[in-house]
Amino acid sequence: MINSPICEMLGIQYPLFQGGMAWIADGRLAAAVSEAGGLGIIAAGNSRADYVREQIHIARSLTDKPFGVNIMLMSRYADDVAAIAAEERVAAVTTGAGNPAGYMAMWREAGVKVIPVVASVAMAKLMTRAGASALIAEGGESGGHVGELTTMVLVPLVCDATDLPVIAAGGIADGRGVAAALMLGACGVQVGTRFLSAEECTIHPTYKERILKATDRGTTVVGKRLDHPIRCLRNGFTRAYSKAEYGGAPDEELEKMSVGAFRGAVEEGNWTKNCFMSGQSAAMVHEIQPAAVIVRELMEGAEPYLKGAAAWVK
Ligand code: TUI
Repeated sequence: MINSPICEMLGIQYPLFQGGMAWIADGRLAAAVSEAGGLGIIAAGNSRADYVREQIHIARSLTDKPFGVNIMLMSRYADDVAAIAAEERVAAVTTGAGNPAGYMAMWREAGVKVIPVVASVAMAKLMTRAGASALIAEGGESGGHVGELTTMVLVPLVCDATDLPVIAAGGIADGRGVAAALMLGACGVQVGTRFLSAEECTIHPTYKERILKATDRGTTVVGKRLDHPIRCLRNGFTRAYSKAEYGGAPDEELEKMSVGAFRGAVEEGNWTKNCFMSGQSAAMVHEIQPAAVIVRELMEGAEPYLKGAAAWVK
């Protein structure tokens, strides 16, 4: 069984985090992943703090195992959600899309492990100095808000830049990806897109269907011009948005186009109008399965690759 220092730090069986997918990762999905031995994560996204508290209570009613909360730092509710994570003493907080340094003392005093997502070496160094417990190095293969560097390059660079445990994210959807992440120096993985096909994931059926249908070039990045690059499934929305983005449309028009498009994908599943955030690994997602089966396939699936790697050494 694969085990690493992050398991002991968090009291989990497998070094596998479920990504904190905005509007998607709720208390039920997080509890299912935690029950299966990974670290389930409730995404605060742009939600109000009372929603997050409710999801924490739902997760607690479904599992005694540790779980985390992801705080999207661009949210106008980030301050309130940060306070609730401390008050509720969740096992860990992960953060995305910004610098969480201002909250870190509060979380640490509450005994909450602080695990920021970093997309650059500079951010990894900054977060190490600020007192993070571990780092998630997220490559641009990921879905949603992405950085420029690939997982293959970012993970070893972050491992060289910090003494903290590093969790690899971006493009990992099966045992081969888990094995590769460990080879790059990570001591665990974070997986988002693969969990979109979990039975416990309550996104619109069209969203799941489109993830299952996605092929290698099925995702694209929009929003670079406004400095909010988002990876999502290539569809009518991304074609219209890209045309506006590269055709010189004013900023306000771009902002208007994306209002409600992310939440709409999850709740209404309008394939032509909504924006379906997804990682490149959607092409590797083939069936709807219970979260526990996904966790087991990822972790047990890595073992033959890790054991077999020695055969290449003569
Ligand atoms: O946060 C993510 N992925 C996300 S957040 C999200 S919600 C959203 N919805 C609509 C529009 C925009 C966002 C969807 N997907 N991943 C973690 C991540 N963090 N990737 C990159 C970063 C990051 C970027 C800059 C982390 C730190 C950072 O530093 C900024 C600074 O202040 O130096």
